[in-house]
Amino acid sequence: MFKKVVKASLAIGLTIGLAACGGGSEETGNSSSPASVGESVDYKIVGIDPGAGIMKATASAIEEYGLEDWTLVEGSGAAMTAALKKAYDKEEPIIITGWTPHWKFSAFDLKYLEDPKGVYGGEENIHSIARIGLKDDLPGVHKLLDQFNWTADDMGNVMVDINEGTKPEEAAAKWIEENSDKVAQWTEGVQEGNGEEVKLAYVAWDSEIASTNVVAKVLTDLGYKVKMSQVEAGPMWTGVADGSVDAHVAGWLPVTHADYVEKYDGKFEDLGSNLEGTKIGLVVPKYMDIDSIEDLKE
Ligand code: PBE
Repeated sequence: MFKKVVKASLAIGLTIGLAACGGGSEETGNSSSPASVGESVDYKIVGIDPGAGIMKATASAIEEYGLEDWTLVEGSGAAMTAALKKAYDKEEPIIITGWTPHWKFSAFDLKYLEDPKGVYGGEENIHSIARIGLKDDLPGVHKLLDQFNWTADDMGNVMVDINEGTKPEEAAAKWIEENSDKVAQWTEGVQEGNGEEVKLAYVAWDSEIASTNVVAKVLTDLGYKVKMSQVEAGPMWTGVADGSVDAHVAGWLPVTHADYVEKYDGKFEDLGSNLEGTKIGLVVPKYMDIDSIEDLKE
């Protein structure tokens, strides 16, 4: 009898300890009685940087799907993919905030969880966003950004290369060399530069590391002096709105960056989409036995 009580309180202590320390996914994976999805991942969704639109969308998903026991963990794109790799290698459960295009879909077998409530919106496009006045000040840069347009596969190729260890600027240069026809369309009729400085802001999302490096390299080859600044999502939009930055090519619209667009309405020029057919949502390895965000409730 006494023994039983001790056992029970030990078990409770262990559960509480695991929930509190947060690093318990390794211990929970091999339980013989099938744990719920929530238990198996400590009720954690591995997020990225707090300024990302997908973080706000995930906070809404937690609310809309009644997942108040769950925590969205802040981090970065790099920390998220590191956690994914670690879990994947051991075939452990993990739930991440994910998006397409991204190299993780070619490196791992992953699936989006269905989103029957449509919290994450549908397909989107990535837009090039310029500061007001760029057209007058640097018409060549404005025109290049306006004509910059590629596909998810193009971006994917650069991303995969970078993930495999190629430096971003080298991966960009290589892609440009191999896709001179496409680049020729972007640069058609574009006035060359003479060392004028161009400031491009971007966030360290793998998709934007790829696109921004490619655009920067094309502009450099045209004779401009490009300064890339890596910032958070908020400052990226603020920089273009207050004119301290010339442009970014990372506007996920209409939904993911809707808040920023609303906040800076009239203070930037939307040059239209540079890539079509993006997606955001909750992503899990295919070996996980769930299909929908609704399955997280159980
Ligand atoms: N992302 C990648 C960004 C936009 C680009 C989906 C992580 C976001 O959520 O804001």
